[in-house]
Amino acid sequence: MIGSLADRLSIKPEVAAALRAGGPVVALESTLISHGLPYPANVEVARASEAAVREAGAVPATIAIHDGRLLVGLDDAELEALATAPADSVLKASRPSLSAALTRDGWSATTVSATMIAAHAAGITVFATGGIGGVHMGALGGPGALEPPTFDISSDLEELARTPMVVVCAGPKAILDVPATLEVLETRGVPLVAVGQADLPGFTARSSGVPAPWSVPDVAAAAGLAVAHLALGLGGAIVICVPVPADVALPDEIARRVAEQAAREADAAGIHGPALTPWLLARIAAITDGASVRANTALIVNDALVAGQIAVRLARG
Ligand code: PSU
Ligand code: MN
Repeated sequence: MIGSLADRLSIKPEVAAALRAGGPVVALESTLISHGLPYPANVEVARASEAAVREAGAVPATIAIHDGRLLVGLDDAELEALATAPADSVLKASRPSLSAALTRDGWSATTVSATMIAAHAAGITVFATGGIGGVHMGALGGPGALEPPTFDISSDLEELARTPMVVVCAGPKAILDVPATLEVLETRGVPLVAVGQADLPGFTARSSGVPAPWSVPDVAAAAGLAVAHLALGLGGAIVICVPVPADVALPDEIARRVAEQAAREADAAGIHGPALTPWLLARIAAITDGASVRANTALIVNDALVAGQIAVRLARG
């Protein structure tokens, strides 16, 4: 029997109990585990993110798909199974591939869009990821860009526009055309807020080199804005961008140069579609000799901590 989204949810008892009690819960995505980071960094970051959410006083719910069920909350054996499954056996599930993911056996990992869909269906309002997807370099053509334009724009952006949620990240991924990504979010009515600085955080770099549309001094102010955004009932998400911890950040210029190099190489190698982002992240890890992986893992855990702090403030009302 094909059921609705609600029929497909398997919510872990600890998560269900927290939601029933109106307690703080943070959704965590799983594509960064299966496709974003190498083993064992991927499972270590998954565990450390859950621990960071708990440290803040909230309950973590890592979301993934297994044998036709949308799992909201994974136990440690499930995290390990997802992290060690051969990468090509795990489907990267976004909104457009969600029905396919739910009608096949085995593991699918959820991207930002699919995680938001599942979290929203479960009643979770706060979500942490590493870097949101967006407009890929060369997606829209223009001077110096790839010809012809690829139109590769992440379904993350559409989801952010339609699903009410607080999304904590370290900015759009550095592999993207960040100014174009900001323009799409602006058009689609999604507020992007930098915490503690005027510049938009640049994923593995402290700054993307672009001013943030809005900024707040600290996490408490970010939580206040998030409460207001959700209360207005505008319908879409608010994106809270927290810079990567300074001790592991890639220098801004290097992050940008390496991203451009990797994007050119991907184009030359004919890499397109959902495979592109994982390919770019792996290529940048190689070019930077692992420095990007250290930054990526630290920023993911930091985002989880901040999301936990925001969830606690939201739950207090
Ligand atoms: N953040 C990371 N690593 C990742 C991602 C986010 O630090 O791998 C994932 C998210 O799941 C996001 C996806 O939704 O990358 C974007 O993929 P695409 O560009 O194909 O939409
Ligand atoms: Mn894409």
